[in-house]
Amino acid sequence: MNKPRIWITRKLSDATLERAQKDYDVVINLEDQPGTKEEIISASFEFDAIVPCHSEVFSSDVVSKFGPRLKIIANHSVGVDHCDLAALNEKNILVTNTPDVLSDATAEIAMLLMLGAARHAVLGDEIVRSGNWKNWSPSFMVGKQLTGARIGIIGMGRVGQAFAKKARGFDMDIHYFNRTKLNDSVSLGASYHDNIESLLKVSDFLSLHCPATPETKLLIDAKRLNIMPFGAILVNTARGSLIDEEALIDALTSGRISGVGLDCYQDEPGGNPKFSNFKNIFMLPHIGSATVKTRDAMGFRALDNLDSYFAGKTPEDLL
Ligand code: 8YV
Repeated sequence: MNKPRIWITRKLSDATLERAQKDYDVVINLEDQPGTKEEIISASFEFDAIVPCHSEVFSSDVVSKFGPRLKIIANHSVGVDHCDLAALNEKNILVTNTPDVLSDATAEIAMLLMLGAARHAVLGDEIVRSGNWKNWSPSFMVGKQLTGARIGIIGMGRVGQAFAKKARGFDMDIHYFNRTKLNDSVSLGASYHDNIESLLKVSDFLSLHCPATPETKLLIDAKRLNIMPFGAILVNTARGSLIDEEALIDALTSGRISGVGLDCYQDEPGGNPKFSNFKNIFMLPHIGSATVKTRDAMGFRALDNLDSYFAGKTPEDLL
């Protein structure tokens, strides 16, 4: 029997590509550029499955032009906001993601961003690196301490919980908003808020861990930023669409927000050029899950989903 034909849209980890090539008839985009609309449409005629990243967009206009061959999209990502699930469902194309395996790596990046924003990492690095560190003073670059501070978490799913665990290690006072209250055995003493406004009022630090959906678009807007404690720190490792970036710039200018850590932006790749004017924004280029261990685990999880599908079983991470 012929092996199923798979398109891997980006340069995934070596271990992932090796395994995929052993088990499938694989075409890999080793140029590693995001798949264009035209490439995605033509792949639907030539391949049984696609393994994309969040960089390939399966919008309804693209999916409506799909050919009959494509059966499954096994995403190499937990987020699926790049996939129009309703349009894909209408075409009977299955969609899977890679939950669990990236929670710790993403939570680690959130901790890095939170610490970096709280302790002036950008400015400090620049002063030393540029040779402009001429003086030291006890009132120099004084930041905010995590220990004992209140951290608000929006979205207490797998990544939110992994982040809470790490924040607990820093002795932070943990508060969260989630659509449903977690069991006490899972929330481990974190205080539940049944609405976002109540959470924001106590968030000296705030970290976003919810998916990008129509409901969460611009979740953090001017009104909500203004009810946070003065001088709060905001961290986003989820999706750029959650934050109104103009409102964030206003909040930084007024001092309402005193530091920001971002791994994602409204426009990616690239980010928001206006953010570069603020030394109190610590920025990374969407690398939350970028560790060797996690990239291998994500690739393997995507392939596990394909293996199940082609063995006639229901993939574990079927959406
Ligand atoms: C990855 C992510 O950068 O999983 C997600 O939703 O945003 C990140 O882990 C990316 O999607 C990898 O393909």
